[in-house]
Amino acid sequence: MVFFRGGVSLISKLRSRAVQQPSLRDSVRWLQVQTTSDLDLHSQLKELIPEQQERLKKLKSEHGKVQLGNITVDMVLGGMRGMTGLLWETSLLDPDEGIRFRGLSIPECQKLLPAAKPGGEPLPEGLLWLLLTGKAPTKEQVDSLSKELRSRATVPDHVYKTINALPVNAHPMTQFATGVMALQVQSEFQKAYEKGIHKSKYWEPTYEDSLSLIAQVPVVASYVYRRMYKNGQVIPMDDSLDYGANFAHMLGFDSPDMLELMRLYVTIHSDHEGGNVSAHTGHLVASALSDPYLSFAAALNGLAGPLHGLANQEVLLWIKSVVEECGENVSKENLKDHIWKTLNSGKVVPGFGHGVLRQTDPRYTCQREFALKHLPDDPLFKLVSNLYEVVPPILLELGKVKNPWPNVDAHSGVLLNHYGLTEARYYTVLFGVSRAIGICSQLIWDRALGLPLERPKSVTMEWLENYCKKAA
Ligand code: NMX
Ligand code: MLT
Repeated sequence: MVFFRGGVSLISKLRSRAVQQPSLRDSVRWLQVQTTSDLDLHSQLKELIPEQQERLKKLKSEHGKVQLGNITVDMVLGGMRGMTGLLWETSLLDPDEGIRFRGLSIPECQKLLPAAKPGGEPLPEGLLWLLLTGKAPTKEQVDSLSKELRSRATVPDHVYKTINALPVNAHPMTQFATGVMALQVQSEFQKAYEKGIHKSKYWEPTYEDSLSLIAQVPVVASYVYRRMYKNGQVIPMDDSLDYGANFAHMLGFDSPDMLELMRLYVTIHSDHEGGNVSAHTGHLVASALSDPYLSFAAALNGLAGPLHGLANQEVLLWIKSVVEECGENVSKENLKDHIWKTLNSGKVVPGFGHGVLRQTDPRYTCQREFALKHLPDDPLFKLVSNLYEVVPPILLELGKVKNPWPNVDAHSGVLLNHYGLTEARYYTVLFGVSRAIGICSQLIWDRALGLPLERPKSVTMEWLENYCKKAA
């Protein structure tokens, strides 16, 4: 029996489209929907792990020596761009098409993953299930996972006390990462390791920690928000709400559209294959068998950088500075002047460009579609739309920018701002909550597959010079 939102006809439609579009074929290979009514995610994983372990073993023994490309000096000096060097099962990024979560594009996730209401945005719990199992869950499975996450969400008091030790105006990402570090004292992995757990069982306490961490991050994140901006008046979790809606609720936003936005937001920011700074950092730290709390806290510190997750803060602050100077109805000519001013002062235009993508980020596109549906007349949305027209030609004119198109961060701020979440410095925390889902899902698989310590070779400039002389 197959359960999913669109009914059997949707699968047939996607399958027949896949015959014509090779890029969809891969996704349809992954278009596995749950054929079991088992509501227990842990037992589903337990069943899947041995076959994936065998798959990896076979890949290593049969193809271990196959070359994947050449490493150039440019790659070593250029932040390893274009160097394939990581295994990341939960998602894959195509430079032109964008992200696929276990083979499903964002529009496919919007069609296939269970929603809170007919035609609504996907529930992040559904994405978590998909990332972990490679299968789109049923609504019953998602509801069961929502319930499990709620049951794991209690945050010990010492976490709040640790955050309270920081100045109230400390950056929200500092407060959030500190809270995650404080959660670490409950790590089941650390306890099990200290007791001498066999390596074949590592994934089990990693799973426990990961699910608890995913459950707790919205509580810690909303505590930081309420502490900073709402006089510390904390809003408790509502047991009738799903993960994304509860997060919005605990932050203090209950309008149905904001709940939908949060479900979409948490779904699309979760995972972006393995090489981005936060995911790679989490994976690297976890490869030393650091537990999920330690690894995710490290990932958050990478996300807090302005070239990565902090760009969402930078975008809204930039937009607000333009509005302050020119008003909401700023002309395209004035916008151009502001962009050049930014570039000429040695800064980047936040929200544009990408290390891998070479087209508009589909996460930008789906947020734009959300805006067109729910807030088409919002003045800041209009400004963002104008930036979409004005920025790319200017970046192209610079002659060095590889991707002039907007990324995920170019759009998220104006949506949040529209529903009253106006504090831009907080935005990266929202990104962080979502990213726990992707990083922790892969981390469970890292331990299940027994992936080794990450330790690439580094060289000095002298080594490179000598090597190149010999090679010439
Ligand atoms: N504005 C101005 N210059 C840019 C931009 C931009 N938006 N994007 C790239 N460049 C410059 C870049 O700084 C580099 O200059 P230089 O050689 O003088 O150092 C040159 O163009 C070539 O860079 P690329 O190879 O195109 O980009 P790279 O892969 O190095 O960096 C980003 C990717 C995302 C760091 C870069 O595009 C950027 O700084 N964008 C703005 C910040 C941003 O939106 N970050 C968020 C990314 C998404 N996320 O959430 O993580
Ligand atoms: C991300 O979501 O991690 C960003 O788009 C950055 C990246 O993929 O490198």
